[in-house]
Order: sequence, then C-alpha cells, then structure tokens
Amino acid sequence: MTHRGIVRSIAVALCAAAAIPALAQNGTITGKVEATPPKYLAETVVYVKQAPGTFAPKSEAMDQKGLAFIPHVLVITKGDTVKFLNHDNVAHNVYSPDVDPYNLGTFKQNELRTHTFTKEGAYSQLCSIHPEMLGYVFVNQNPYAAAVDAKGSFTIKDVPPGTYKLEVWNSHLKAPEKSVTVAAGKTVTESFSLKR
Ligand SMILES: [Cu+2]
Repeated sequence: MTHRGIVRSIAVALCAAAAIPALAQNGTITGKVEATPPKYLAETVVYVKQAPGTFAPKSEAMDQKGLAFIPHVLVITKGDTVKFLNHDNVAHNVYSPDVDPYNLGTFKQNELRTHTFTKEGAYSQLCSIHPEMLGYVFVNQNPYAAAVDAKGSFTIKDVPPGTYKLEVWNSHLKAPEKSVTVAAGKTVTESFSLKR
C-alpha cells in the first residue's frame, strides 16, 4: 500500500469509528398511558418539554380522507411544515382557531396546501365545511415526542442522554409531569394515568 493509501485507510477507519458511537449514544423513552375515561386515549402525546439544540425543519403530511384527518394526531417540531392533502371527492376547508390561528381556505380533491408551524402548542384541526371533522397537530419544541397508539403505548427514539421533564398532552385529560433520565444506549420506561 502506498503512503497515500495508508493515510486514506486511516481516515476512513476514523470516520467510521466516529459515526458509530454518535448513533449508539442516544436512548429511548417508552411506556404506556392509561386514560379515565378511555374514550380520549387516542388524543394523547408524550413529549420532552425542553431539549437543547436546534432542529432541522422537516416536511410532514396530514391527509383528509373519508371526511377524517389522517393521522388523527400529527406530532411535529416547531419550524416543520405540514402538507394538508385532500383525497376526498369533496372540498375541505382547513383551519385552526388555536395558539397561532390559520385558515388555508377551501380546496378540492388532490389539491395540496401547506402551513409552517412556528409556535409550540396543540392545534385542533378543523374543517369549516364538515363540523364533524376534527384532528390535532401537536407542535413540540424538539423532536422527542410521540402520539400514543391504540393501546396507549408510546416510544420516543433517539433521545440524547440527559435528564428531562416528560409531559403528557391530552385533548381533555391531565396527568402530572415526570422527570426522566435517558442514558446512552438504554431504554427508560415511564407510565402516565390521565384523569379529569
Ligand atoms: Cu371538510
């Protein structure tokens, strides 16, 4: 091997060594949420209240199909843009009266409108044409947040090690926050009981 070849091999090895611990050092927060009454369980998000760092904006999507917002609860990070789609053969009007209100107007099948969320909070997602339509966009300060599944389970992956306030948002119910410590490469389990 030439001298240049050896230098290059070392450089490649160093880069590979640096990349692996960077991925392995984050942890996971998982657990379960119970709700009383259980009918509101689907409208639950578990989130890290504040985390250091800045986060690259992402593009997410919320569909309208069968006169419903899909997903029912969309969890995003402040600065993300949501594409609102319409896969119904009727027009919809997307708006929210909450936190930092918006109204995207009325749009037809296969039309797309976007909105960038710059303020944290829970936005009820409504349609002025179909009062039965309701969804939520939950905007967190950081990406370490997840909606629960049908059984109330949640998993927040790739959380940098540290001690955080772990909070739970629900459309109607409340539970006290927890303090959670995430260790490198480990999974920590927390549970919440939501009540009125
Ligand atoms: Cu509608």
